[in-house]
Amino acid sequence: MNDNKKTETKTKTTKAIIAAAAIMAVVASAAMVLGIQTQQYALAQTNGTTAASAGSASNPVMVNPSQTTNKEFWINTVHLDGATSLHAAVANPLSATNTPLHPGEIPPANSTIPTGGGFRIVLPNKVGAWDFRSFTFAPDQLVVNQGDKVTLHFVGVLGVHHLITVDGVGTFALHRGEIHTVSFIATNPGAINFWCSLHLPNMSGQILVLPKSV
Ligand SMILES: [Cu+2]
Repeated sequence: MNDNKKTETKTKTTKAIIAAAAIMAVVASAAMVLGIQTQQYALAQTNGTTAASAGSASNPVMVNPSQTTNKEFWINTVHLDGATSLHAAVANPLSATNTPLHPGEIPPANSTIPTGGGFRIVLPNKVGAWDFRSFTFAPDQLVVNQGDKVTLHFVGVLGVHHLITVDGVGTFALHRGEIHTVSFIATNPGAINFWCSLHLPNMSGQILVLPKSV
């Protein structure tokens, strides 16, 4: 191959690489758009913007921040418990399938959990069982549009009682088996925090208010 041919081949190869890079860039930006649309579709999964108007991943429904609706959420009080025993499980000799798989587990010796009541470690009791508990709200992250009428139903599922504040709205006690409802207009864009003052810092959540488009 002479030098001219080499240069031509090199140029062709370079052009092919540039073309491939351009195609990849287009595919990448299309994927980004699709990703954003999917995210917006996810954001639209609140009451009032779904049902009949719901789209699919390939044909998502877009959020229209200028369109205000009623948004209603059910927020459960939850605690997650990691319970285990110091002692390894014991096989039941009467069962061929009951082979103990769970070994004994030592609780963390120097665990430093935040104060505030949201976490609790119960050291091993007389049968060697111990428990680590973490309080939370489910769900704890909500998205609404500016101007929406927001209704929050707090449902007392786990925990004897809670003392819940929705910033700018009010504070109330919630016992197990009760449902307490608050409603307000999300007038300003930004974040509205809510928390339980008996189970901090982890029993807290946030309502993100998206700004109206101009
Ligand atoms: Cu609480």
